[in-house]
Amino acid sequence: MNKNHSDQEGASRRNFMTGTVAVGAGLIMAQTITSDVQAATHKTEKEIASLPRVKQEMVAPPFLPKHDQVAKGGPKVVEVRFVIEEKLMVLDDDGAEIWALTFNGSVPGPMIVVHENDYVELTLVNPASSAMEHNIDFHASTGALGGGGLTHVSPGEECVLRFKATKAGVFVYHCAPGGAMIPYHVTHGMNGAIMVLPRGGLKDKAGKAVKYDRAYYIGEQDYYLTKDEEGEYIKYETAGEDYSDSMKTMATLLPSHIVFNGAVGALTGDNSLTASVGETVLIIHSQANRDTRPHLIGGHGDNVWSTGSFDDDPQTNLETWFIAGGAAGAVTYTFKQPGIYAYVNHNLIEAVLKGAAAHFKVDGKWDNDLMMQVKKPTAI
Ligand SMILES: [Cu+2]
Repeated sequence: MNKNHSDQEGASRRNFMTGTVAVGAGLIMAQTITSDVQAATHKTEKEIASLPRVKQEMVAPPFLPKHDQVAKGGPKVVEVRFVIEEKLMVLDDDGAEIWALTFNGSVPGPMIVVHENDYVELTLVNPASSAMEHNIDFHASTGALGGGGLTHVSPGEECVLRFKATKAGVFVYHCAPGGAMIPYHVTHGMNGAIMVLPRGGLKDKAGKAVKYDRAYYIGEQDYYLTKDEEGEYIKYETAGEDYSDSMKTMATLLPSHIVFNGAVGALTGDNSLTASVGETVLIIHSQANRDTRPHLIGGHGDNVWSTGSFDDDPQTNLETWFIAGGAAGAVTYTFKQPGIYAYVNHNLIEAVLKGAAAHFKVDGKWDNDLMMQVKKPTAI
């Protein structure tokens, strides 16, 4: 009963907001309605304790954990566990490597998937073997620096943070220990994303359900490696040893690498993303530090939530879309032709020379109606 009531309230809030935000008096009323909705979904500690609890098994990107596109039942407490891992990662075959700072060992960290008004209960573990203190700031959460103020864990400590996912959309999370350590940790890979689905699932701009057959998470990462006088990347023995070199290189704002999912080639060749003609693919793209502009070469963005907010209507049929640094965006595309598609950051220098490229391998039947080679290149 309660769940249906709050779902309806959520839907009417969205309609109401869409219709009235341009009018002054309407804006005041909209704010009142919003507070009413918050009051309607507000739960006491006792009520939260009685909610169903589910454990979400984390998987490494580009994959997403098992999830329902449309929520079954009312709000839940979704338990997730992140273990921090400081590890040496090879970025390219030219000697580029980094002591990456990671959540669960991957760059980006794992995608969390919940529904609006679910509670995320994160256990954050910093093993005794770590060199550094870490924490986590969830852009999807409200208060205490996104939880950053409540999650500082030194090596050998763990903590538990619970937050309510009140906003539907895709959002970045990242480590933010304070001061210069914030960009240092973020540019060493310590970031990821959460998807908060509307309880009724995604909708297109006409309000029709958007279902996806596959979903992939692409985390774009800028790295700032330092070279020695001979032009070779400097190697370090332990995590954190590159700190002073990193500070100087980061200050130039000139990344040595801009890659998808941690390293050059992480999503190309044998690691290509796959799909079939006729399948709708949801692609979530995050960039915790720097603006980017994804583009699917030979395809489009059918529905694009460029800002990441699922409460806003998606834009349609885009060639390239913008994702602001510190944000995630989502797009659906239904593949219509087989072949290899490059999915790139369409600053093509960043894609080709810095590494920001992935491949989709799509099987199926070619459609001559959409395109055909009428004449092969032949001598004139
Ligand atoms: Cu950190």
